[in-house]
Amino acid sequence: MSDITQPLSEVEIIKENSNYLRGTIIESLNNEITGAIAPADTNLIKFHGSYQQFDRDLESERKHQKLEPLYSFMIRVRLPGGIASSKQWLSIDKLADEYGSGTIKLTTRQAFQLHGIFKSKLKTTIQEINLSLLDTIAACGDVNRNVMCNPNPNQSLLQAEAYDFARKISDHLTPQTKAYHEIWLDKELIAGGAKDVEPIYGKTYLPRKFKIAIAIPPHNDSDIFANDLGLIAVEKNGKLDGFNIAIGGGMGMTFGIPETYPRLANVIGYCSKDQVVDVSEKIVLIQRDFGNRSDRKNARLKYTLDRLGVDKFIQELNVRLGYELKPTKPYHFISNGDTYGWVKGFDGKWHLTLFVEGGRVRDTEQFQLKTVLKKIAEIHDGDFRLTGNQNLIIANISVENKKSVEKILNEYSAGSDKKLTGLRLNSLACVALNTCSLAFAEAERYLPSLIDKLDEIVIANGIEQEPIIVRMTGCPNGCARPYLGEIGFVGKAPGKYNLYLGAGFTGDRLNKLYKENIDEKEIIETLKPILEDFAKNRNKSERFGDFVLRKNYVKATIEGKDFHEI
Ligand code: SRM
Ligand code: SF4
Repeated sequence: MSDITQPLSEVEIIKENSNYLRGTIIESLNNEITGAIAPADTNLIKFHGSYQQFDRDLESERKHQKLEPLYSFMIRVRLPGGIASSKQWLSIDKLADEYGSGTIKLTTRQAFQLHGIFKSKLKTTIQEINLSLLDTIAACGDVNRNVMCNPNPNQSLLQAEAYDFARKISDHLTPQTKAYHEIWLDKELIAGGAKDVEPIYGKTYLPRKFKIAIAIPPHNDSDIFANDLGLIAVEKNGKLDGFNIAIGGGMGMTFGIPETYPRLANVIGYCSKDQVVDVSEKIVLIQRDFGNRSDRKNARLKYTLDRLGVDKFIQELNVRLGYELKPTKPYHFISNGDTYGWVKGFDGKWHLTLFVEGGRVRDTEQFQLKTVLKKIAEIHDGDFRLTGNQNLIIANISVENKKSVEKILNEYSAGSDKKLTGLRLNSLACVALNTCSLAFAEAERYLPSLIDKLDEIVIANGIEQEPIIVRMTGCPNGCARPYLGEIGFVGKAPGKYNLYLGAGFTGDRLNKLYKENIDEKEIIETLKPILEDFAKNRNKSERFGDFVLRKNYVKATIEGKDFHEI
């Protein structure tokens, strides 16, 4: 059990006293004196899918004018497996314009985020999201989050079946409190003094966030090893048979605290598809009961697992299941990125994967992506699929509709990824500034211009087609999974980054610190000779991440606990 000799963290007390996540959110929303909500409610509102933020670009100007920060809210829409209908796309598009910042963020976990929603519009926005048959429950908070799944209907016949399981697991692990419906949807569901029950979570929920992803080999595009629970689909005779189970992945760490580290999940065995919801629940329950509730920096499943040991964890799991996991079945991954462009599906329908830089859907002078997607949604008879790499698949386009979609794309000169380098097409950047309060440095707003400069190097060396995984975050929390970048940048201070090298191309090996706290000039000076060396001296088909290990630029990271060893 979690260490009861240590005092509970403040967030544990807030959860305990919140009456199943109600707190004083209603009073906070009704308080017109401030654009913020009460401090305790800022913790609780996460479980409802929203974060209080403020415009960091305006911070000093507002302070100077003796004004409170310009508070607004981010809303994360839960979208298991990343699939939304055209109607739902249109509704998110409209909400972004009416109440948000006019942009849609496609996240690294296949969800939508809307930014910049003022408190007065928060409830209306959440209501409208629910009207479009989406919701925001448990998109954030100490619960199971959006369950990821390979979204590509063309990559495997198993996709539809695997997606069904993403939904089933997501439904099974959704909090049962009626607080969400009362606060946001004005529903009085607790009649006659009946009490809430949380059969899985209990009233203090989990010690920390919990993340689940499904991958369908050979594609690891949901980066399952970065999840608390990764499920690797296994097929038999063309049908889904079951899942290999991987536990204890996570990216977050804190600078200066070596006891925090990114860690990749361990594959511990196999279960049939009929068992997978049960297995997922029992793993969540072990984390609920054994996770650290005093130190939130040490509370994710990865630390619980390293504290208990993998064998003890499996023992506990088998006891709770009442049966044993079977031995792991063979699996093989070839990539963790997306494949772009048009492809005809198994059933004759068409799918188009578009690169969305930084996952930000917006109109710029050169490129009206938001308008294009809106126009496509107006006629599209298939669906939209968010990938775990912040990209978008316009999926299941009927043969009759393909020409109309192409016409819209051509009209706005979108859809052609030909000029983009392998570096850019494999880049991910977290939100960072100006909305993320934890950012030390830019990421989404900066990476495109850094890649412009790195592009000059790869083009000059004839490796512009080479897919190299580049990931940047504004702080070490790891939201764009930077420790799985063959080149990873992690913000340390404005304009300064730690540079990590050497992750595996399939998301199966963490990278290692190469240079600390460097600015753009030093980044270019550092990477130029390494990329040149790679262009000249790589072995046939050798990946950049493997090359830097072979040439001893960095040592391989074998497991999370070694991450900080240089
Ligand atoms: Fe994240 C916190 C954005 C995926 C690890 N993450 C945040 C917050 C909410 C900042 C905060 O707590 O105030 C960021 C909001 C920024 C903003 O303005 O929108 C934020 N995280 C994101 C997104 C939007 C990044 C993106 O550009 O796509 C991703 C939303 C995913 C989703 O739809 O649910 C996002 N975050 C991730 C991932 C990647 C993943 O899950 O595959 C990770 C690393 C994996 C992991 O969890 O270990 C990640 N986010 C964190 C952490 C560190 C957790 C830890 O264990 O240490 C934090 C900070 C925290 O929890 O204390 C964090
Ligand atoms: Fe914010 Fe850090 Fe996550 Fe980037 S990695 S979104 S800066 S918490």
